[in-house]
Amino acid sequence: MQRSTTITITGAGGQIGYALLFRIAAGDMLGADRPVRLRLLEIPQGVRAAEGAALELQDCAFPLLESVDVTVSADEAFDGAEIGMLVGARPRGPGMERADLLAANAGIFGPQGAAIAAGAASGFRAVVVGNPANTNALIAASAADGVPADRFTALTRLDHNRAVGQLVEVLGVGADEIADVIIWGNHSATQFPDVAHAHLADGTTVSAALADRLGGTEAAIAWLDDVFIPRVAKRGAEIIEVRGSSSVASAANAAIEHVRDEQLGTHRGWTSAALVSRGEYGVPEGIVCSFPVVSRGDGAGYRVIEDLAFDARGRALFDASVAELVAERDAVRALGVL
Ligand code: NAX
Repeated sequence: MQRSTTITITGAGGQIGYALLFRIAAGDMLGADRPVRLRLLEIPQGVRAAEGAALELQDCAFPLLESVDVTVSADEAFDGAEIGMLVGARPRGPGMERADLLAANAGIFGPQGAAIAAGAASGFRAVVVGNPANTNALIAASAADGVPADRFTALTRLDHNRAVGQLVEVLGVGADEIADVIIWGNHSATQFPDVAHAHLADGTTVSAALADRLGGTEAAIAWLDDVFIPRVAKRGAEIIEVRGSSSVASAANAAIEHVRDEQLGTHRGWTSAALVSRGEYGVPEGIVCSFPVVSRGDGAGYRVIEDLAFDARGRALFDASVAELVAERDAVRALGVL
């Protein structure tokens, strides 16, 4: 057995929290030989739900679960934390403008960033799930004085997995046969799901496989533009329409895979995650943007794959999503938060 890891989950009494906790405690995230201590952070309205989940965790008698603590104090929750999964956020209410939404979330992610700076372990890393995830990560990173900004990432792995899922359906191959899909930009409807570098296990490019399946290059391009990109980018809304509730188990699964690959390493090719830009691909520094990333699993976290080529159409789509991220950052700045 390895030493135990302290994981703080915010919004743990919510839907995604409930889908996350049991899988983490069962060893799905960090492996079957790494015990975990869970810290569940909630607001007073959500604390009973988190306490109930803690009782159920006890009833599972997971061998890897060393402890579960429920708290409404961010300082307590992040004290000594090594991994943060920042799920709890303020949803957009009826008639709420973007500035109100960003202000409400700044009131959550700012203090959490400060609590991380005050007490988290030196190797701490966080993934932000709560929306608007990219900008919430930016707010937390800026508030975490003294913590390197690259410790904060935002989740676009769900978008990445959604893109792979669409290709699986059309190409009739297994998910593990598809590599090097990319989600560029914001976790929002402006994101750019890109298959230009994607390929199958036998080396065939996804573009060639699509042309083969769909009856030529033009048909493949039309499918990418008219079906694939909008469907992946708006999948969240489709799930709400069909299911009557937002994505939960798939979001929890993606968050687990994001942390697992960051901590233990990516294997075949790259994945997608939103990282604080250091100017890669001309993205303004400091913006939290989704890129193709790899991790060696050595504690250094994700690293952006650089120097991939775009065609003009792809570059325009990516630029539009980056422009949205810049506008979100500027709106937060205007509130005096950054
Ligand atoms: P729920 O409303 O079920 O749960 C959110 C929980 O967060 C609630 O229990 C609430 O009490 C708690 N909370 C609110 N403010 C808090 C604070 N300051 N500290 C601690 N806890 C707090 O939402 P759920 O379905 O679990 O979704 C959570 C977030 O994930 C939402 O913001 C949602 O938009 C976002 N998503 C992000 C995705 C992504 O890929 N990045 C996909 C799925 C999901 O839409």
